[in-house]
Amino acid sequence: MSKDYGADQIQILEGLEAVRKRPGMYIGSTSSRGLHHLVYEIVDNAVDEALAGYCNTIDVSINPDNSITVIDNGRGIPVEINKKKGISTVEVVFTILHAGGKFGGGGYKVSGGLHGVGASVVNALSEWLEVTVEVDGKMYKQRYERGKVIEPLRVVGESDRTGTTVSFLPDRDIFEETVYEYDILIQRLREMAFLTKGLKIILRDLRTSEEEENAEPNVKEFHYEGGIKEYVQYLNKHKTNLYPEIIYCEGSRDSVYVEVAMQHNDSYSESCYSFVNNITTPEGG
Ligand code: 28F
Repeated sequence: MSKDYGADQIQILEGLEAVRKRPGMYIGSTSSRGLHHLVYEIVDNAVDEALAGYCNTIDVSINPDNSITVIDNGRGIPVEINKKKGISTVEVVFTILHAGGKFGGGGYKVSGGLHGVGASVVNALSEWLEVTVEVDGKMYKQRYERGKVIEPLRVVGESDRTGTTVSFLPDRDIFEETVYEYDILIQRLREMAFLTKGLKIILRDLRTSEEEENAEPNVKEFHYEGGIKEYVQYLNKHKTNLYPEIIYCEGSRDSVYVEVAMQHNDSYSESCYSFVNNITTPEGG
């Protein structure tokens, strides 16, 4: 279907083309690390909805074709037409490269409520991506291929829940490796749950190898009301602690909120993990 591209559409195509030309600039690398980073970008947007107080459960599935589905029970990305752009807010989130900070490798990512910042990057690097928004009793859906809009957001049915679902298949033209590793996702999603106390994150691996035809799918649930206190408990599980309690303090100054949890054990090596807005700061920055 030929359509005359306005300046905005050209800007959109150039933006996502830039991501496909230099993916490493946006997700750090196109190796296994970059492949798994796609999941974290989408889950981060659902976590932002949880941090905003509107979502308490996030479902992540590795599908049999190695596509990923992430479901949250938040408010749903707004479906209204964005006056300035003339397209739905959903389409803005998935097709316009947001200025909200660099991604991955050595850059920084501004999170904490900046919904959808990484969504357009994931879209550009996926053979296909489908977003479903359930809100006001309706189910809306839009599909993209390698970042290009296939059709406008449209109502596809009714729904009695609210939330956002994103499914995507990483582009094998971009990623050397397109097979997801369950254990890598377990590690990071468990950490995200520790860092977002009260949020339930469920991870399912729906790929079954031939021999285990009707085996139960692998599923893991992460839900920690105790947040980073429970994280320290988990990290010290197989250690000998020097005292029973976990030292915990929290506080804020000049609207900067800080939480600390620690417990000494009898090993010689120290494990100190620091995060800012849920993002690991390896140098403790
Ligand atoms: C499976 C991945 O991406 N969840 C999201 C929301 C909710 C809102 C939102 C997202 C663009 C710039 C506003 C709804 N109602 N899950 C997700 N849930 N984005 S992404 O807004 C993004 C708009 O700012 C939302 C009211 N405010 C925000």
